[in-house]
Amino acid sequence: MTLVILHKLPCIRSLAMNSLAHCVACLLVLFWGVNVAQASDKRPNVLMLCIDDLNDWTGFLGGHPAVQTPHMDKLAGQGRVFSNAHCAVPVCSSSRISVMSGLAATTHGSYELGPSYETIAKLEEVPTLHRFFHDNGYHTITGGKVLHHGFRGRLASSIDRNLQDRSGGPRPKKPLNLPDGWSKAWDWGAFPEKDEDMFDMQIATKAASVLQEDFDRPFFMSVGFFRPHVPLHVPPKWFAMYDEESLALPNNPLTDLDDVPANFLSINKFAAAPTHAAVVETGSQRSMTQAYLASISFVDQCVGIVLEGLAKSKHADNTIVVLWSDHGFHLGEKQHWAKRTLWEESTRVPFLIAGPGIEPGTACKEAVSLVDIFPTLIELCKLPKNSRLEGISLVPQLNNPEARREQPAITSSYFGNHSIRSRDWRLIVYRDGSEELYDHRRDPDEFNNLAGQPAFQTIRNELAQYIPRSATPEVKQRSELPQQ
Ligand SMILES: [Ca+2]
Ligand SMILES: [Ca+2]
Repeated sequence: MTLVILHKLPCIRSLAMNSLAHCVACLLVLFWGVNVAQASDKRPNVLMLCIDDLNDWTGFLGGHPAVQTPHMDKLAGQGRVFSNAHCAVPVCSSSRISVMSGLAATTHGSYELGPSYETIAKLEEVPTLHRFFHDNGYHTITGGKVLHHGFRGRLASSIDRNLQDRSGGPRPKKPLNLPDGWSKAWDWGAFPEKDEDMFDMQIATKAASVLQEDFDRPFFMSVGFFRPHVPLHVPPKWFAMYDEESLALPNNPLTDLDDVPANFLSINKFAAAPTHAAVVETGSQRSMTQAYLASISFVDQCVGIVLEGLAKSKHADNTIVVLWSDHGFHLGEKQHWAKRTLWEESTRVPFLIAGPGIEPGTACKEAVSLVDIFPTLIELCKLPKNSRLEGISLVPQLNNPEARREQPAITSSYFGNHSIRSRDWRLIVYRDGSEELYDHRRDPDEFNNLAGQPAFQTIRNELAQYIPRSATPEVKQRSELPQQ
């Protein structure tokens, strides 16, 4: 139709033909330009896999003797595991805000669910990891739970492509096993029937499919899975992998809390988690432990689907894979369930990096933090330095797992409570001045609190140098506080 009109109107035709020639020329230049960009931009892609509430119960960390995580274990065997890695804050949204900003909680002020990244005054000028990669020429893709509240407001334009916002479902119409009086978030059981109905699986499948595409620039893809966050609903085949009656329960001596300051529970004020006593009294401990293990194996399958997608794509040899969980999870240790404590079960996370130039092999045992992800990726991808960042690049440890680090991993839970974790020690200092000190070489379960013993004063003082001297007051947004 267009050509007919042009034929009938010679002067317009002439003008149009000139414009057409100009457009063709432009397209050629553009095409040539893109090819040049493709040819010259050899920066690696990044695939970031974020897992929710996964503690050290993976095969490669050995946290539970029965756990089956073949896909994560395979990835661990291909890259560098950081076996002494810790979150900045042991709760979902704040931990993720630290990863995405590269800042400690004592800087941004988020210590609890509630305020989203874009509403926090201290982060107004701070680019997220996605923004930084986007503004440095990367194609940014995300799906599932990456930032707790999603990429909203001014963060939205940092994402070129959103695979799927919804995560965490589906949920049964009625709770399956929930004891009376518990938060609905804490249900568990075999549901739904099929993997493909799980939102996590849908995101994994979509991500694997997108990885088969061509991109005209390097990509930064983040994929966030919701399991093993409660409610612990996954299809029945994952429950069938674990025998409820015979599975090992955590070593949890009743006297363990006798040497612990009393205030750790008083800081844990918003948790919807049941008490350990309630879990035991309702006869739920084995069943809930089985559900957590089932959820881990399910999410491992999701990880496997994305990694299989990457392996068969043309991007396999030029993609850095980063896998991390936002914090750990208690299943009864120290009479506690879920997160928010400053103990090992709550702060320690699976964390590994694999990709071009990273020799597989020995795990790095130095204490590292999830705030180290941002500076590490910048260095690996040769992006400009970001002077705001508070983490330290892990490239020396990617090159040599024995390379030492001076800075311990600092975790904060609620305002004024901090844990300092070094290679061998953990010091916890609460807001009221009470302390715990553990020697991980002899006491990996943190049973024996050495704080206050003169023989350990020197190491206590060494660690205490790293306690934050000042801290941004907690950013509050109580009206938005969800149940869990
Ligand atoms: Ca979480
Ligand atoms: Ca103890």
